[in-house]
Amino acid sequence: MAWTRHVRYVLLACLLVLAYQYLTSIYAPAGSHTIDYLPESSSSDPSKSSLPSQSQQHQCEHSDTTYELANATFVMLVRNSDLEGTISSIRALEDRFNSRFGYPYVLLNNEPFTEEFKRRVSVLVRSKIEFGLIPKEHWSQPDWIDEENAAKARKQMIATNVKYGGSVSYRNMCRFNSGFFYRHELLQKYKWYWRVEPNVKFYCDIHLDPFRYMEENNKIYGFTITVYEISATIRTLWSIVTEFVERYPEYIATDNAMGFISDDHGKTYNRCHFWSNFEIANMDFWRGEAYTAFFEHLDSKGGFYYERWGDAPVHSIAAALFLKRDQIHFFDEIGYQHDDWGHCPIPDEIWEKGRCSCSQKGSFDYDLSSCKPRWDRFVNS
Ligand SMILES: Nc1nc2c(ncn2[C@@H]2O[C@H](COP(=O)(O)OP(=O)(O)OP(=O)(O)O)[C@@H](O)[C@H]2O)c(=O)[nH]1
Ligand SMILES: *[C@@H]1O[C@H](CO)[C@@H](O)[C@H](O)[C@H]1NC(C)=O
Ligand SMILES: [Mg+2]
Repeated sequence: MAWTRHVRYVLLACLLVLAYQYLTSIYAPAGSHTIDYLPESSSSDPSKSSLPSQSQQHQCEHSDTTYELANATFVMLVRNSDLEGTISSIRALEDRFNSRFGYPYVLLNNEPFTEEFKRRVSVLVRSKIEFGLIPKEHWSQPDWIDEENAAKARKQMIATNVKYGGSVSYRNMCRFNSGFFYRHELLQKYKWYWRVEPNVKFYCDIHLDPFRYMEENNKIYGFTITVYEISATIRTLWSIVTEFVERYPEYIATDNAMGFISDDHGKTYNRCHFWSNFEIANMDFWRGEAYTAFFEHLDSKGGFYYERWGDAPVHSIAAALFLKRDQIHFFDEIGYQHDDWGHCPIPDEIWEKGRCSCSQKGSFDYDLSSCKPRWDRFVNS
């Protein structure tokens, strides 16, 4: 009958569209037309209820294929005084990516958020936003730290102009991001996170869902910028890592990324790390046995306070040692700016597809302070 044939053609057309989207999402051929994974949301309806939180209707409205969001959230650690910068980051993220997806947000603070802060931020998005308070134990210098030694170290770093060298709160922040954020009660229900800081920029349309990409391609840790750490902040870190590796060889992955962070098979650290103000990663990795033992080992040495270990080298060294090299992913298509350094996709087809507003020439990738050349060499080795 003509009617059933018609239905069949509609279904076939739907399938072809889906297959095309799938293939373009994998191969992203240069110069191809971009079909977004999800339809643009109708801007005429700002009501939150129009966006289901778990699954969303796919483009083929008459098929029952729905878009499954990953088990994922944005995470922002911010102060009440970061309000304007927080709004600016969320607005950029929504415009370039999330208004089409609707992933939730978790905002964390070591002090209670003000009502004004919550009001100004909540109005921005249709997806769920939760505001959490960090427990004191996760945000303070432990009493077994010898304050006299810690103070001496801070003074020394002030004298030698080490960035944040005199700050205890910066150290609390680094320790929190290293070993505690993924234990916060509001994050327990999620597996994937995307770390976002105030005042960052997103330069390109992000067509592909990075969380789903990570999940479907067996990735654990994703980055956009990689740089050298300041030596003065990690004086003893590598010798303590070496001690850990000797004690727990079972945690070291075969085919790991040691070759990226060390130029002499682990004897010394070349100070390369993924810049952790941007991270898309699997929290179950931090929650797992290897990283838990690793963090405990580092924390017990007191280097977050006696030195000024950053969460970036701590995360990066763990990812490089406990993951297989191909579980670490470079997100070239995510144009991103934090403070003075930004990543802009250099390949023309990626830059055009993303309608990026950044200059490729200004990309930090091949700056002298960037570890990206080393990453390229490592990946191609
Ligand atoms: N709630 C709260 N958040 C903080 C505090 N200190 C830093 N943060 C947050 O921690 C993150 C990093 O702090 P920043 O001050 O941006 O440090 P930065 O200059 O990016 O650090 P580098 O990348 O090492 O140069 C940001 O998301 C800040 O909002 C604090 O005392 N309280
Ligand atoms: C999401 O991930 C967390 C952490 O792995 C897990 O506890 C939770 O059950 C997951 N939720 C769903 C709906 O799969
Ligand atoms: Mg910052």
